[in-house]
Amino acid sequence: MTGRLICASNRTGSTRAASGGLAVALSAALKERGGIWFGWNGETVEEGESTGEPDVTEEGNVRLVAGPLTHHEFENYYLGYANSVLWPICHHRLDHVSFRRDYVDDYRRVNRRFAHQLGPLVREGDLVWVHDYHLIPLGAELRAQGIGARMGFFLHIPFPPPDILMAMPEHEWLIRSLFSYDLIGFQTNGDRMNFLHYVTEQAGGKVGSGNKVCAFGREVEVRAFPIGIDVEGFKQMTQTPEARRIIRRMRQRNLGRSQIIGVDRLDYSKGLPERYKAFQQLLERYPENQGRVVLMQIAQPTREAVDAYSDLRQEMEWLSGAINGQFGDFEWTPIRNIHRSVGRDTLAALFAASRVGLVTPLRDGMNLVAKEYAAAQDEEEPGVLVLSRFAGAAEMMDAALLVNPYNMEEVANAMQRALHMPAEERRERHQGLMRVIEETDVSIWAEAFLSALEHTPPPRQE
Ligand code: GDG
Repeated sequence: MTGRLICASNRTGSTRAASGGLAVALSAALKERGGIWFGWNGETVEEGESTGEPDVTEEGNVRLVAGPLTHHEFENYYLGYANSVLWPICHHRLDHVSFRRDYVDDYRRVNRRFAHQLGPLVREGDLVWVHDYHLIPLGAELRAQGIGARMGFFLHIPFPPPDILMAMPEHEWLIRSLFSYDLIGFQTNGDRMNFLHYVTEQAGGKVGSGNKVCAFGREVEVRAFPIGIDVEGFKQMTQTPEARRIIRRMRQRNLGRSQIIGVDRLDYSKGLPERYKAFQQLLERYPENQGRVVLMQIAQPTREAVDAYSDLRQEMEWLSGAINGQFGDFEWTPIRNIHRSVGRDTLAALFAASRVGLVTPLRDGMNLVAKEYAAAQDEEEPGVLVLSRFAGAAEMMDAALLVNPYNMEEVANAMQRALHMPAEERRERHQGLMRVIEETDVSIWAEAFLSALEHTPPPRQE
């Protein structure tokens, strides 16, 4: 094992109270190697106020280095370029893109500022691991400061086909900046292929042996590393006395009805209105489910300052109201629409108590909820996962009922099949899903990425 691990992600966490797959994985890798976790602390300061030097907190052998954004940076870098350009482009949603010169300028400026804060902390022999679309140019900015450490980048969201990417005025600059890294990781082979198509067809690049790709005068290794969850940790969450109590209470409250569960950030990529319409079709096409099935949808609001997100919330409320009005009665409310965050242990219990896990994004990098739902199931009496073909998770989790989320009739049929599936088939499918999620456990994912990064050739100075 070589030097320390330096992680950079848009938001930092704590190694002491890590919750959520990624934070847990990064904490474990950081504690094992010692290192730095760098990023935004989630706070904003007034214009004119200096963002100053980031705060430094020591947690054992890990140093957390995190500072605020100004309001302007929050608007243009975070809500603007990251979430109103890159997010919709990568999720194939050109209808939600808002190109503005000042967005990209500020995205670049914030990445440069981050590089100036992080660069002096990097030592020779360290491994630098940059996460996600907010920080694509961070590697190039660090190289510009003469940082010679090995650097890897992992994209958590999908990489779009060239035709969509090329709608961005600055696509070439963005992809060129990825070539400052030594290793680029994508969620799926499909994402990796989209990247290779762009590089070979649009940038005159060449694909060599051993996952190496040459373009823009540099060579980089490009591989798929499907992210996973902390399988054992999640399973254990369903076994605590509190979780068992929640599961019991929920079963009593549902009075023998089958529960279908959806858990998503309230985001247009997650296919939520389409999901409600598919549920409506389930009740129309298979009326025996009326009074017998409940859809519980937890949709935690995010990025509400972006119009597309607030519009979505209204649409969801309208749709659930209409469906509940159409079918509900004194004793039965078909859809429970919960627009707030719930605790992780409650979530695990909700998954365990639900007969069907409904994960139907229109496009998703991986989708960890699919893996969490499978991990929470009782192996003797498991529920059934209905999974969108357009989630990265579908590339390996083919033991789920795979559906086209745009085809509501197909999703309704899959729900019906899931609700009536014999126990033997449920167990067989569940075993298939468990094999995949164990093979891609988040600790395996982090180790695979870091080991590949350690084995890349030493970077040459630019
Ligand atoms: C991005 C990519 C990729 C959700 N609601 C609550 C809550 N959650 C947790 C889930 C899950 C996580 O948040 C969501 O992860 P996903 O993978 O489903 O989706 P994104 O947030 O879009 O994540 C995605 C991921 O990065 C990792 O690479 O898989 O494709 O888009 O863990 O359980 N957690 C709590 N309360 C909630 O209300 N506690």
